[in-house]
Amino acid sequence: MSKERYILAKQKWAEKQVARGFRPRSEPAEGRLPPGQRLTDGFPVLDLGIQPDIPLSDWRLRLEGLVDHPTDLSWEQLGALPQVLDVSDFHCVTTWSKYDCQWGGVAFTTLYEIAQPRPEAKFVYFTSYDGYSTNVPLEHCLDDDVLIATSFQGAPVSREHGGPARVIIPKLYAWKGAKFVKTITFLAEDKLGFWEVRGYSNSADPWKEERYA
Ligand SMILES: Nc1nc2c(c(=O)[nH]1)N[C@H]1C(S)=C(S)[C@@H](COP(=O)(O)O)O[C@H]1N2
Ligand SMILES: [Mo]
Repeated sequence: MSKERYILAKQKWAEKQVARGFRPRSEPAEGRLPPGQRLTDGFPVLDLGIQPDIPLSDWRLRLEGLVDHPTDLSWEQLGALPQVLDVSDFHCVTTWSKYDCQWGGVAFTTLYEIAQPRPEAKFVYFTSYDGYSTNVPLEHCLDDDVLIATSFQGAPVSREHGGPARVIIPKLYAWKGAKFVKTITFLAEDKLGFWEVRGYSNSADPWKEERYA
């Protein structure tokens, strides 16, 4: 299926669920699996049909917007920053969840300290090398499990899963984590990302089943 048809199909699905009166389940989820999710052993790939091939020598991660220190990080510079490992569960809005994903990379808070966002900065807008974008309130990005991940289960993040570097925000549905991340922009006002303008929830909390807007 072409990229455009895939995107339209997902957008239509979100519209249809809302039209049918989709409501988050009212019973609290028990245990580890958020409501309406099922566990998978595999690791499905979700993208827009583009898996950009970025030579590491050309790769940059730009920190910009309402910051005192706009910064372009090269691959070497990112690798020289303090590295962390975090194990988390991964929840895709298309109802699959994957437990115990071990991600390694740089904590978002490390980039926050480098860029020095101004007090007015309240939102973060991520863009990617495939044209994707997504947005998250800054306070969620400052949780210690939010990473710019360059490794998965001890190996470099593969291209299909968003390498060389992807964002991981375990507490939100996975579409809030930009694969192939390119820029991190700090904003005073919220700005909706790719799926957020196509009917997906802006808040995206899997425990509250915030799937659609
Ligand atoms: N750049 C980019 N990031 C993206 C996407 C995308 O299409 N492009 N898809 C999102 C969605 S909907 C999900 S569920 C996860 C999927 O990550 P995976 O392909 O590693 O499973 O990446 C998210 N980040
Ligand atoms: Mo997704």
